[in-house]
Amino acid sequence: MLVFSAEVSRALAEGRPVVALESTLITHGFAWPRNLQVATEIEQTVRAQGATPATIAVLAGQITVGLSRDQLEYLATARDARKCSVRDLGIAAGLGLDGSTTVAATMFIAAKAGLRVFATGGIGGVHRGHPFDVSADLTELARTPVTVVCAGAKALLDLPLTFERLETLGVPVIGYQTDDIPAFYSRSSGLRADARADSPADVARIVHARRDLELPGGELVCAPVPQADELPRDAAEAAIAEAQRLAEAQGIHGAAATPFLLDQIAKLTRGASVRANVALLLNNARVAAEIARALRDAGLRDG
Ligand code: PSU
Ligand code: MN
Repeated sequence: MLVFSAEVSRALAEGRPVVALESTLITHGFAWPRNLQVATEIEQTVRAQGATPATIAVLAGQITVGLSRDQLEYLATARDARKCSVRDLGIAAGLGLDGSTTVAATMFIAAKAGLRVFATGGIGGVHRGHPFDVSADLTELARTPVTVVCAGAKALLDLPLTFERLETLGVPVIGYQTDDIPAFYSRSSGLRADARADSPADVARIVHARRDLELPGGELVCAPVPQADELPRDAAEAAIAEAQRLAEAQGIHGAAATPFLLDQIAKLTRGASVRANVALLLNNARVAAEIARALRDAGLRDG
């Protein structure tokens, strides 16, 4: 059912730390050729921290864990790759389609593949002005035991409602070296995280306690964008509001909304949003690799 790259199979067989990576940022988050460059840099960052990257995607219906350079490039240039959330996985696999995986779909596959840590940019959540449009990322976090490292939820979302929903779903939100939940482009949303973890070992302790209790679902580890690349909160909010106004005016919604909005925000901030996005992705990849190592080390001590 799942196809593993040789590199990922070997790492799993040898009990080495592996970090799952999503692929929607390749097909819908960045434009060619930036998308391939960013995906490659994320993988290199994971490797530099002594872990193995496992980018997950659907290639001609095959759910693939760990992509080769050629496969990454294929996906980065594919014109009709479907953005697959959980509901789409069976459709893409059954009909032999190409697809990228969202946070929800990547978590589902990661858990099936035996991967415990996953790095992304921002999770989906509750949309501003459309509180019934709720990403399946939230329900997957509630049921699948994978630790997701992000910079908060996508800045375009309603952050207070998104984190209220996560509370209802029993998903702990851990600030990584911060007391606050980050706001993607900016270091703080003004919302408090449920706990602060200052080291990968702190995160590993929380994850182990949760697995011991057999609590369902995963953990959200939120690492703020590095200071040097942060967009000030006011500037980010102004660009988001203006982009949202343009989307409403042009009647753009649904799956097309995020790519449109990200593009507008990039124009309005003259590329600063893209720089912040890349910086936070690389930072999350590094933190996820460190957590994967800490979980492996703790596992070795237990066993
Ligand atoms: N964050 C971004 N851009 C994105 C996404 C997140 O800055 O494109 C993707 C992630 O893959 C996330 C998905 O899982 O959007 C959520 O989409 P939806 O709201 O359709 O569930
Ligand atoms: Mn959505």
